[in-house]
Amino acid sequence: FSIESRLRTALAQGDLTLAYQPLIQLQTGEITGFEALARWNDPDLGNVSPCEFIAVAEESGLITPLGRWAAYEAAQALSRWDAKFGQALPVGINVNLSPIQMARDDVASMFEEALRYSGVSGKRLTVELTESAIIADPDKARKLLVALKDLQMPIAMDDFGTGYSNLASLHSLPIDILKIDRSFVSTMLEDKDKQAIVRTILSLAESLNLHVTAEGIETQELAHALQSMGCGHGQGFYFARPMPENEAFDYWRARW
Ligand code: G
Ligand code: G
Ligand code: MN
Ligand code: NA
Repeated sequence: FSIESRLRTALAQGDLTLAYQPLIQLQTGEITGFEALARWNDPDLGNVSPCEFIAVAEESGLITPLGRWAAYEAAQALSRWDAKFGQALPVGINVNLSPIQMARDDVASMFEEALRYSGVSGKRLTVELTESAIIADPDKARKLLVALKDLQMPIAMDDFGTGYSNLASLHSLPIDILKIDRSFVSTMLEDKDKQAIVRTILSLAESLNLHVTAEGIETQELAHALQSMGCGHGQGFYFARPMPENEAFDYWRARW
């Protein structure tokens, strides 16, 4: 069987899961949310890398049901956490949106339905999209982002710095958060050029009133350096790896 047909079966049978990686406010150490990352453990193939199966999903059209599943699953996780805690948790979840799905589907309706189904506020579901999604079709991107803002959903630019950002579009589109790509962050202490790029992104974000999350923080030294440079939020193995839904809830509850 091809990976594609296995993925189709896995989706239909509910064999995909979301893992949740904490997003940390660097100044206080507070957990402000989690990024949801798709995981697939196949009985024969073992753990298939998301880079691989997301690419297969994009090529095969399975990205439509996969993206819908991820949106519903993340919204439902929030609702399950709220039920366990007895009230709404002061955290949100970030979901990744494929540029291929964005070009094809009515993604705003998909999120609206997921939010309605789960009864959670759009304020708690952040969409992460990459610069390539905007370059491909700027008019369509604008309409989608405006529709997501109508749902009160925050919007994050993922992998920021690696694409071809039009700085004017950063200013004119309703973007709330820049996620600095880990290729700049992880070696920033040894590589002055990368550190200069990180500083530039931080200063750009400050001027445009955007929040910033630094990705790929693997050491305490890096967390401290970013905090002292004025970076608001961070994510990375130093804080925690992506973890299953119940573990993520326990992780949050032990620290809030
Ligand atoms: O979890 P990991 O860092 O290995 O993820 C690898 C890549 O797969 C990342 O670029 C991430 O954005 C992408 N990815 C993970 N989960 C999802 C998902 O649910 N939807 C989409 N579109 N991409 C995802
Ligand atoms: O492209 P995106 O930003 O969605 O990718 C998220 C990916 O980054 C996930 O696969 C996640 O496992 C990975 N990741 C998260 N934190 C770290 C880190 O500190 N170091 C490394 N190498 N990868 C990380
Ligand atoms: Mn992401
Ligand atoms: Na990234």
